[in-house]
Amino acid sequence: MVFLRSPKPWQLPEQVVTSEAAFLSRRRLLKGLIGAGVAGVALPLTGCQQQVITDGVPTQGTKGLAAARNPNFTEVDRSLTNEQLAATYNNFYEFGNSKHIWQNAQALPTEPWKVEVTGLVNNPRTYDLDDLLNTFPLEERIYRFRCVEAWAMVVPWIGFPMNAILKEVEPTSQAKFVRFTSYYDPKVTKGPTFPPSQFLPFPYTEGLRIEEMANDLAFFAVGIYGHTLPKQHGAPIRAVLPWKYGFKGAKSIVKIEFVETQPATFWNTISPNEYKFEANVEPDIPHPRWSQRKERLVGPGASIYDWEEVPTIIYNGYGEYVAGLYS
Ligand SMILES: Nc1nc2c(c(=O)[nH]1)N[C@H]1C(S)=C(S)[C@@H](COP(=O)(O)O)O[C@H]1N2
Ligand SMILES: [Mo]
Repeated sequence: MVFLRSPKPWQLPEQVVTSEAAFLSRRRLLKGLIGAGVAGVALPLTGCQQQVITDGVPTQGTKGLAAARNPNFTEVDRSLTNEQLAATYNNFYEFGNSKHIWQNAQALPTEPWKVEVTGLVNNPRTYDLDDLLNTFPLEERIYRFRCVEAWAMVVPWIGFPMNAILKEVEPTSQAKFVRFTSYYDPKVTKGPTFPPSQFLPFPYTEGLRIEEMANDLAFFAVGIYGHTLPKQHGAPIRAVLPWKYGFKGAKSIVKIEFVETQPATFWNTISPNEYKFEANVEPDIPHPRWSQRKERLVGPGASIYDWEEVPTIIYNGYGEYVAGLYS
C-alpha cells in the first residue's frame, strides 16, 4: 500500500527544519559556482508538496544478527523509533541531500568490504566483513540519537565498543586523534544533484579525540533492529556517538586512521561555525540558524509527520558517562 500525504506547510520537515543542506544551497555552493564562472544558477525549491511513504520495510539484503542486549543500555526515557521510519528518513549525502535516499543507497557495494586501521598504531590491521562480524563480541544497545537539525530517534544498534579496536591496534603515545573515512567512489556515490559533489569535501570524514573514542559509549554499529545494517544506515559499519550530533557518526567506514593533530572533517570544513569538531549535544548552545533547546522525535506513530517535541538534554542524556571528558 502507498500513502499519499499532503502535509500542511508547518508539517513539512524540510521547512521546519533548517537542514544541513540548506546552508549548502544558500551560500557555499553559490560562491563555489560563481567562483567556477557559472552565473545565474536557479536554486531548487526544497519544500515538496507530496510525500510518498511505502510500507514495505526497506531492509533488503540484511541478515539476522544475534546479540545480547547490554544491560546498561536497555531502554531510555522515550519509545523506540519505528524501524521503517528510521530506515526511510536518513542523512547520507553521498546519495543525495534529501532525507529520502534509501533507494539510491542500495547502489552501495558492501561485499567485499575492507576497513583499514592505520596511522600511529603498533599493530595496523585490515578487517574484512567477516572479521567485523566475528572478531568482537556483538552486543545490542538502545541509544538516543540526535541530529544537529533537531530531529531525534531512539535506535537499537548492534555492534561493539570502539575501545575493542583500540585494544587490538594499540595507538602510539603520539596518536591524539582518530579520523574515520567513509566509502567514496564518484561513479557510485554520486552525491546531491545540486549542489554538485565536486563542491563538497568528499570523501566524508569525521574524527574524535582518542579519549572520546575510548569512552564506553563510543560504538561501531554493524547492525540495527536485529539484523545487519541496511545500506542507507551506513552498511556494513558506521560510527555511533550518542552524546554528539548525528553527523559525527560516519557511515560505511573504509578507513580508521590515528593521527597527531585534529583532522579536517566534512561538515566542519563546509561550515566551521555551524558544525563544530566537538559537536556535543548541548541545549544551551544554539546552532547559528536555530535553537537547540528542543528536539522533535520522529514517530512513534505511523508517519514522519507525527512529531513530538521534547526538551534537548545535555550530552543527549549521557552526562554520567561523558561529562568528565569535558571538565
Ligand atoms: N558518510 C556519511 N555519514 C553520515 C552522513 C553522511 O551524509 N555521510 N550523515 C550524518 C548525519 S548528518 C546523520 S544525522 C546520521 C544519520 O544516520 P541515519 O540515516 O542512519 O539515521 O548519519 C551521519 N553519518
Ligand atoms: Mo545530522
